[in-house]
Amino acid sequence: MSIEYTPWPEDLAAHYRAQGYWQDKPLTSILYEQLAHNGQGIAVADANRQLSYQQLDDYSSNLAAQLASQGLQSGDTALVQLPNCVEFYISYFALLKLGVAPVCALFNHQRTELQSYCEILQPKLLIVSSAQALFADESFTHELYNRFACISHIMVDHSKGNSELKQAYLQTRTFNAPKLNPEDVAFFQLSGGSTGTPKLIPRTHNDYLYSVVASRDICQLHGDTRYLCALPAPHNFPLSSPGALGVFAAGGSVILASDPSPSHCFPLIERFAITHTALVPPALQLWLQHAQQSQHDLSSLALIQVGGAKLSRTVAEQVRPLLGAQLQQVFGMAEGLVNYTRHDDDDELVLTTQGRPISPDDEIKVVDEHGQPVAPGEAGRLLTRGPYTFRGYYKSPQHNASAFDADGFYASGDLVKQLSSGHLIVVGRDKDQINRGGEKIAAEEVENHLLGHQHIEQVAIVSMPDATLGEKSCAFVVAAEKLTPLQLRKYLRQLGIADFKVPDKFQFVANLPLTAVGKVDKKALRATFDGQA
Ligand code: AMP
Ligand code: DBH
Repeated sequence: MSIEYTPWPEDLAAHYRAQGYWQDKPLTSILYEQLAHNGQGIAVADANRQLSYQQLDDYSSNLAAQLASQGLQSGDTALVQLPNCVEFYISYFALLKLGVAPVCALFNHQRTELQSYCEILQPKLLIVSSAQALFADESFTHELYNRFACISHIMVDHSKGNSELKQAYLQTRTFNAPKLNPEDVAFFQLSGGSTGTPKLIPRTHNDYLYSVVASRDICQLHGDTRYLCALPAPHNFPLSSPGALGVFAAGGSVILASDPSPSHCFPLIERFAITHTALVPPALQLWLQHAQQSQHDLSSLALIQVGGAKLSRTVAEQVRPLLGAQLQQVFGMAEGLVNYTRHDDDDELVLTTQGRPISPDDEIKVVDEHGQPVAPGEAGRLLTRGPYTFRGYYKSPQHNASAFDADGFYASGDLVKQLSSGHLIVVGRDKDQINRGGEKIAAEEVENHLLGHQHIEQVAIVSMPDATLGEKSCAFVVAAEKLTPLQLRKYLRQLGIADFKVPDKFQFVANLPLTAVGKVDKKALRATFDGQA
């Protein structure tokens, strides 16, 4: 049975095939294609362990065979939550091989996020880690089994010592691989979101493989690429732009860091002679601050990709002098479209734009509030469709009705300008989201949690400028009783939401400003921070 998703119209699908974007191969071909000539090459390593391509293939097949014997089969779904560790890729490929589509939660997601994903996806299997406090004992696992009848198995990994997961992948088994349909959903990507409930993005083998292989080529990865994965492994950027999958497709090596701090990453750069990495702007700023007094040899670095949030020109200008590497700006989204500055772009483009699309068939419209194209070079709303941009969120017909235009273009919620070269400059946003240094917060989601508090009458969450993170979040609260920020932080933590979503600031007000049509005037609220940061 296949997992449902909104397909591309037939004429476009035929065009994407004719152009060679869709190769009708499964995403697992990335791994298989290395085995013949590069089986002994190092696919992935962390500070303590390394796996060759052959091992990554064997281990993922062992795990897939074990899961098959437990009744998992093509068309099922799974929820994975692991830190940056080799088991993440073993699990990811095992599930893909079986035709089981996982959603890979971020490691800092908490109870509420995981429950929402279970609610939407109804997974049969969870693969999680006891390094996450939620799974340090069995109480949350029991709660999940009780609440979700769909769950037949929860596999808990331990970062140290043995675990059921390690036993499963280390034990040699014969795996009878099912035939995968490349048109099927391979896995679900997470949306940064702008609505009350999290949204899942179905990604098919064909569309994702194209984005990975084309990204590998644009970024000129090769067999000697050593890529440091310091952002959360499941995120679209370090997974596919070109990310770990792009590195595997090139036969290079992925080295995992548990976080992007210089103290953690610089020794790894020296030890593994790292050539490529991907950072969000706040992490880059830390690297720049620490590079000069660092004792570590960073001279192997050839390319530093920066994306996830807007990079300022002043910071961009410091990359080559202080880190000795080429900068590449990356503007992407888990929904599809990814833009890169190119190796042969002049400095001005690299320093001031967020790149141009991967594909000649990425279609871009920049429109005004009535959906009419703006004059070339003017700012407007970004709409896009193409060979790897999705056509609908999973089981969200209502939201999909407004997230796409009549021609199937996805409205990303970004305000951009497009240069005649095709390069995009991100100038703002018209979605109800805060971009906290690359971590996206859907305002409505957190507002809904706060509205559940018995003493809160109204709430609006907006971004406020921040020198380090670009943006932080501020909740304007109308309360019936006196409340303190501490009480509300505690309240949200007890509900179990990811820490980065807890507002950085609470401002108690008598009422919220309204627009002419009676909606909360978030623009006016944001304007209270003008001139700050
Ligand atoms: P997500 O929905 O979590 O995949 O986040 C995608 C969003 O991140 C985009 O729609 C942009 O708003 C933002 N974004 C990603 N890369 C950049 C960038 N280089 N500059 C500015 N914004 C970015
Ligand atoms: O922020 C993002 O979601 C993002 C950034 C860079 C992304 O999805 C990507 C590259 O693929």
